[in-house]
Amino acid sequence: MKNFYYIFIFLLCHIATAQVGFNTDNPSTASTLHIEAEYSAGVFGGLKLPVVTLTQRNNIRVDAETMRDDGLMVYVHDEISNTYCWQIYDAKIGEWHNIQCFTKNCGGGALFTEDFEAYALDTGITGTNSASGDYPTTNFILTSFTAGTNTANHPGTLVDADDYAKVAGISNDKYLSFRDTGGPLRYTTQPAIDIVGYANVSFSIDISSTNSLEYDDANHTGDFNCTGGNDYVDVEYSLDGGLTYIEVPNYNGQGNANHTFIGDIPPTTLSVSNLVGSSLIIRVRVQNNEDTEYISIDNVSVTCGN
Ligand SMILES: [Ca+2]
Ligand SMILES: [Ca+2]
Ligand SMILES: [Ca+2]
Ligand SMILES: [Ca+2]
Repeated sequence: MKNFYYIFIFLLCHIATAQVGFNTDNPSTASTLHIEAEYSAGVFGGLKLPVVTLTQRNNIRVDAETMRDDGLMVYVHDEISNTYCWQIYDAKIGEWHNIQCFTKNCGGGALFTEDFEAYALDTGITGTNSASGDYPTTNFILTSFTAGTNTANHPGTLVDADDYAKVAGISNDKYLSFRDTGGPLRYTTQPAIDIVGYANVSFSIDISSTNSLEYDDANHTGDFNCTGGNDYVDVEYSLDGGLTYIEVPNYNGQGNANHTFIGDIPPTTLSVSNLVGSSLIIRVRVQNNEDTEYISIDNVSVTCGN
């Protein structure tokens, strides 16, 4: 142990006064530290910089009084802010500068599309027996809720035999239709859509209703307890793998403080942009209360801009 200590001190002194070469016995005379990539015969490696989040980078204790830390470098991998940059510290002004930032290629712009054309008509939940219809699908989940509670029934049951949440329409013009759900019924995209590293991520959904729907805010005591025949749509999305959801408020003035849309919904394309996070899950919660009331969604789309 003592011998090892002396050797260590000797090396430390030696290194303190000489060039250092890794994988080379002949460091460049121009360099203090010279690293060759070949570390074993025919086997090569690179230089790995410290990888930090923005919060961790901001916690690096750079010396603000001197130029000691000028030129310090890190690689920032930050999924919260969508930042993927090789950075260098400028001690003169006390700031980090980007040397190079990276974004993923969007590959034509679409990260996810759902136009419901690929399903057989009636795919979904029909009537009081959740086993009826053609369900489940691999690309979405339907969930009904027991009236007045947020207790989920997957894939869900409905109140009457003629109620549904299913793929309807005609060939080449299909959509997901909700009829007389009698309580909240939710469409959820699956699996979570990877949006890490893409710039300008947005999603959009076509939403509309037919016949006469109504809404009275006096009958709302919660999203899962909105009674009196109230008809509404809530659009929500998660950017953290489903841990938390953000509800789109009062879209274009067509909703209110509690719902994205209320009552009649003329054909509307809802869109939300500037999405940053680890992944995206979209949910649409629908409620209507008469056999004559239909709400439909179509063309669920997630795009990016680079
Ligand atoms: Ca369609
Ligand atoms: Ca109604
Ligand atoms: Ca709501
Ligand atoms: Ca009915």
